[in-house]
Amino acid sequence: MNSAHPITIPGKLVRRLRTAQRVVVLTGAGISAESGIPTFRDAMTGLWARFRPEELATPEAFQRNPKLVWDWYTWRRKRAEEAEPNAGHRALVDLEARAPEFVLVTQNVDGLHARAGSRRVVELHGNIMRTKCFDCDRLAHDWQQSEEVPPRCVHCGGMLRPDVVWFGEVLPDHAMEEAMRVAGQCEVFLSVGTSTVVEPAASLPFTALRGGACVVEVNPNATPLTLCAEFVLTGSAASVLPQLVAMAFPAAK
Ligand code: BV8
Ligand code: ZN
Repeated sequence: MNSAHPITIPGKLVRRLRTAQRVVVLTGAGISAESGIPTFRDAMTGLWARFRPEELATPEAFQRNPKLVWDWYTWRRKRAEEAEPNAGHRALVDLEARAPEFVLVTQNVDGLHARAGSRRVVELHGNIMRTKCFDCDRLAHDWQQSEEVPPRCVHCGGMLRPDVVWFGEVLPDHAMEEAMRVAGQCEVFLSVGTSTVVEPAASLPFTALRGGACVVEVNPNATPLTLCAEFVLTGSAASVLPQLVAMAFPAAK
């Protein structure tokens, strides 16, 4: 589906978004799909096809096979570097400019929201463009392209790893606290391109519901949120979000 196929956006939703003071958006891998970055479920191709994401994105997998995990992230980082933000990312930049209070909470580690121009971005699961030491946690800004894979920390000799949150690892506490707070206080909560499975991020739309927010899901497929959302816009982020923002804020075209 693309923007040539307009979807029906209820007038009630358009008015809610236009008049909302506090808007929160949660994004998942689906918003980056149209930038050519495979969603988390689809990322298991080629060399890694025989693994489930949960089997590779863990500290245990890294300790068991550091080269395999490092190479997977190197491949994904290159895909992210080569990718460009799409119309869905850009629509959220427009929305941030028009909503009085706006917070974008993302599960994605590809950095595309910041590259699109989004300013208030909460990265729940880190950022694949940053690299840190598995042992001392210090960030590594560059490393010798030594034959050793993964490269080593100049401070303590530990293995370098991507600065992302793996399964079984705690999220950056300030990030999750802020995400929970703003989700519970917002008037409109958009959940875009996420399978709504991985905790604790998946609880955010339900926190918004309990806070009385108008919860909207944007996804071509159904998720555990679909039956609870007030509005379900069935389609891709790159086609739905520009239409939604343009209808709510016509001047933002
Ligand atoms: C923690 C970074 C605890 C790394 C990621 C059993 C039950 C419940 C929970 C658990 C459990 N067992 C374990 C847990 C906890 C676990 C968890 O939730 N597991 C899942 C598998 C059940 N969670 C954790 O481990 C978290 N930590 O709980 O710590 C703790 C407490 C104290 C002390 C120690 C520990 C950490 C979770 C973070 C993991 N890291 N990413 C990396 O990227 O490599 S998760 C990763 O997968 C993503 O970041 C994202 O969050 C998640 C799911 O991916 P999605 O973004 O949703 O993408 P997905 O592919 O799944 O779906 C794409 C969606 O887009 C689909 O719906 C599709 O329809 C849609 N789509 C497709 N195209 C489009 C589109 N939408 C719009 N437009 C399109 N064009
Ligand atoms: Zn170190």
